[in-house]
Amino acid sequence: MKEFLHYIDGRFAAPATGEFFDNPNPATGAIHARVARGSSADIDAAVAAAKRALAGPWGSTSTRERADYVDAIADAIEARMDELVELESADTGKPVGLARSVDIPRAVSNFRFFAGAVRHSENGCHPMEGALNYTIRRPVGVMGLITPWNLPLYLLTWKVAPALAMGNTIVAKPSEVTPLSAGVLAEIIDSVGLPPGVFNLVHGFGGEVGEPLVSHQDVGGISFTGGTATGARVASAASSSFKKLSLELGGKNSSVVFADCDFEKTVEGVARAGFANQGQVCLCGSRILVERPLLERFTKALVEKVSELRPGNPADPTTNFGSLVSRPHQEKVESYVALGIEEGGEILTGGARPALEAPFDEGAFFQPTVIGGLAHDSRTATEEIFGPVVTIHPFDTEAEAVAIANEVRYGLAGSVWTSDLGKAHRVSAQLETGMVWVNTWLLRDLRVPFGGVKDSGVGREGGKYSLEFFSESRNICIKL
Ligand code: TXE
Repeated sequence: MKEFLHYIDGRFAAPATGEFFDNPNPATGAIHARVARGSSADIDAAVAAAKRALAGPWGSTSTRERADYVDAIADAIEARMDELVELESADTGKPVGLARSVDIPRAVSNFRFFAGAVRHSENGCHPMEGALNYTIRRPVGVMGLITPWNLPLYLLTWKVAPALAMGNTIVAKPSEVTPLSAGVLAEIIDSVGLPPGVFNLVHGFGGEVGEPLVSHQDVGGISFTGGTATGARVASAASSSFKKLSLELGGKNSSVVFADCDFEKTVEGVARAGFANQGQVCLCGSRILVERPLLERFTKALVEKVSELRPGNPADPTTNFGSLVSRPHQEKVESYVALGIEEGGEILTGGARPALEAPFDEGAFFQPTVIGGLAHDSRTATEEIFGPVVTIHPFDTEAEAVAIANEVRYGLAGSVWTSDLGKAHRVSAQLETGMVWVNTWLLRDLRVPFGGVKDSGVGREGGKYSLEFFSESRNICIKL
């Protein structure tokens, strides 16, 4: 059984406590790895190594040299694609087809994109009477990157790439639920010869290593993706030392379907938005709002489309629906379905654990579930479930649709489905979210601002937004 160690100061290291924790494959419950259980001592060693690296040759590398390293990491990930696809699927329960089409290719794209972004980034220059102002961008310093379990390598590399491109050094803390692909990323970074201490990886639990990382005096900034409740704890722990902070948190996103939409494409798009990655994406459209005249026809078609998703062996390339990330998460999702019934909802499809043959009978599987008849402001319809459960609700007017979509505490994303261009612009302009898709979902250009408002977080990632977050600007004014 493979042991996943920390990666500190250019070496793979056992945890200071000597303790490890078991890592199960969520689809079978079988333990397939042991992982270093980090502590604050490991965080201290990692931050010290990162600080030393900043003061060493890395601190004076050119943009070109850094971009070349970032490109080399992309090449090395590509070279280990098959291994990473299987590992990510085994660690998360997602189908290998999804890991191969989305997660790992996106990890490569993240590095390629930011290598290009930093090569072509420009700094400001402001000539004035008798003087010249020019702006330079310096690295923030040691950056703490804390990431969740739903898209482990995709979201970790989304932070590592720009942080390296802008010359920072890193202490990364992946989710203890899905740590394996981060371990391979450390091997890849080690193989491309990044100077020791530039990238460090400390495994472990939020309270035991996440917290010491966030509160560490020598850490200049934190980029966090995860739940809203945890994000609040991270924000308060980081506040005393005025760290730069980026928080990508939870969501409870609406798909707003108007009667004039392209029916077939909308059924397809809304089903994908609701159930991609078993509904474990912060951008998932889990609240489906349908203009009343279309409700009955749309609901019937959606239920039929969702019924095509069959929970099965994630390692089988033909599987289109995997297991959830863990048994505890399966129980959380199950509890929300029970709440939905309590609140007066009707299960239109799914609603229970599927009956699967061994060894998957012990897996964290849950049927894709559609609940109708719920009040749009019920707990089930307004709290983040983060699993394969959507609720469907009618509306009568555009204004009512916007009001229902905006009533939740989150503000991450939304989608609007209509053939009326004016309506698309009007509704998109009124949704209180960081992102809106019209007649599509999760179509991504890495240059655009990515992030949310309200309880979905603070700050934006992507393109120049990431380059700015992972650097400090300095204006220099020269008397002519
Ligand atoms: O996130 P957590 P989890 C939501 C979703 C999910 C909930 C919890 O609702 O059910 O968050 O998921 C580390 N100080 N999203 O458990 O707990 C932790 O070890 C510092 C939405 O994954 O927030 C992990 O590495 N760090 C999200 C990371 O924080 C701490 C995607 C995220 O853990 C910490 C995933 C602490 N006190 C879940 N406590 C999205 N927006 O995409 C934990 N951590």
